[in-house]
Amino acid sequence: KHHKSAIIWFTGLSGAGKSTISSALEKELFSKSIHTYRLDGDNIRHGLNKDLGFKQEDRQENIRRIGEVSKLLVDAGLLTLTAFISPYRTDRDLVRGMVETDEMIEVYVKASLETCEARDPKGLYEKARRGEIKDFTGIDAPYEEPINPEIVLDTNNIGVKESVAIIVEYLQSNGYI
Ligand code: GGZ
Repeated sequence: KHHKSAIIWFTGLSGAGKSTISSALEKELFSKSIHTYRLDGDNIRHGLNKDLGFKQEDRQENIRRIGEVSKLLVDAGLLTLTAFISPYRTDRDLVRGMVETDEMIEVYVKASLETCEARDPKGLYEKARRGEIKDFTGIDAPYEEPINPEIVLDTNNIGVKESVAIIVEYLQSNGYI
């Protein structure tokens, strides 16, 4: 089915819901016969970017490479979903600059640190609090909120289904799908 290609760039704290929502969105788009590709820690940080850690310059290089790969996928005609914390505004803006204006849809998956820390599905916040993980986003490394994201999902108050519906509605009303 014909659609306009773009990067749907999820950003937010660990545990905010980026992976869950992007997976659910991918499923929903697949059911509409829309061709997507999703980049996340499993296929990027364990492969292409396995030489990178979590210092600021490593995160910067992580996001830069993800941006370049996303650009290729957009050129290939895919709706590309990326799920990375991407905590630095300048790094996200660098990606924005790699593609056409309407080819970057920034989705801020917004949950309070308290919420993310309470969820703590992998126990990483607890480890970070104990000092066993250094440079953990939200604890001893910064998260810079997007200033003008195309979409904000307040996942303290809305669930996965509603989040997906908001993105699908955005894609439809802006002529992507
Ligand atoms: C943040 C970390 C860290 C540190 C390991 N800080 O919840 P998760 O586990 O599954 O997702 C997090 C993931 C973040 O990688 P990204 O590539 O998205 O980060 S960035 O965009 O900032 O480059 C978390 C895990 O890796 N993790 N150490 N110190 N998250």
